[in-house]
Amino acid sequence: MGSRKVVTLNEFIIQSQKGFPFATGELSGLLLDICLAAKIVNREVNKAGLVDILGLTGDANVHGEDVKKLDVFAHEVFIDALSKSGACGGIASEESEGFISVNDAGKYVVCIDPLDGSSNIDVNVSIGTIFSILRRKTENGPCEMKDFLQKGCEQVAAGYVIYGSSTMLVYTTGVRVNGFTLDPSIGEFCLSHRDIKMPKQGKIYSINECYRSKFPSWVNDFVDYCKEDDPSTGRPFSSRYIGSMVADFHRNLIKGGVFMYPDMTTHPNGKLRVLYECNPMSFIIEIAGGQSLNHEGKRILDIQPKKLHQRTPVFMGSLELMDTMKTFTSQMVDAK
Ligand code: AHM
Ligand code: MG
Repeated sequence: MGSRKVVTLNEFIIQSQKGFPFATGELSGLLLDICLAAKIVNREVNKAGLVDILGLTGDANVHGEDVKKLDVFAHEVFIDALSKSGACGGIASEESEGFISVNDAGKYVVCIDPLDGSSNIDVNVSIGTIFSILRRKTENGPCEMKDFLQKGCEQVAAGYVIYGSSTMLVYTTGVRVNGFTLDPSIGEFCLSHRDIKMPKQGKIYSINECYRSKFPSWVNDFVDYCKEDDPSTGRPFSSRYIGSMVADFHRNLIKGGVFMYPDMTTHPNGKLRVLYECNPMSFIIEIAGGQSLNHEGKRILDIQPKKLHQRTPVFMGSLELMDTMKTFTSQMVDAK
């Protein structure tokens, strides 16, 4: 067998930086800090099932240490790593009401959902971390709100970590999407999915159908279309919904499909957050060749956020499947 060179995430980031002669290395450093924090969170996620043996969350464990809820733990790990990163000026986390200013000289700000998929944390189902990196608008001094309230199309990098049967980190700096799988034996993320392209057609639809009575009727019509028998178009499609956005998104990115979290009569803005969930995933899916729109057919990446925790309905998926979906609503046609 010929020897195969394993490319670690660290090597890949440093190598990619060489393609930009004026790069200062700050963004690379920031990505590496996120990668380190992800490994620490991964270690704890893997031990989550032992909580009952070692102590319930909120209790002291056998060592007399407080056992933190995993999402709080993940938040603290990322804040700690990003605070120490000279490149990061401030952080907006889904776990914290306001933003946190950490380094007056930092060039970038990070929006992060430290542990997404809260309903799956305690039941050994895949969960994830989602991050978005923006160049800050203000120069020096503490960060201001305008540093964070930027359109998704301004992102300089975005990615996610999926803590699943394997742990993977997928990220883009706007040119290609690459995926790295954690090899636990050496503790390194290794390049496993180079230049990910989303299939143009997809045969998977992901939506929480229990909200059917609250969805707009066109959404239900499209879901019914996905279920119809029509061998010429490969229907019925498969319904897959884990309830962890990272896991649902990752599967659809690789296999092709559409993920929907629509507006509902009870929640006109849906559930998912623009800055922490929708923007980074939309950046990735567009670079991989897919589409991501809101309920009015506007690109998610063109939404001007007005507040940190703003939500938006979201529809993201394979190029041609999204085109088919758009034919079910006049709202999405020709929207700009
Ligand atoms: P969270 O931030 O509380 O974890 O909520 C986000 C999650 C997403 O990962 C997932 O797509 C969605 O909530 C599932 O919500 P629902 O249970 O309403 O379908
Ligand atoms: Mg979340």
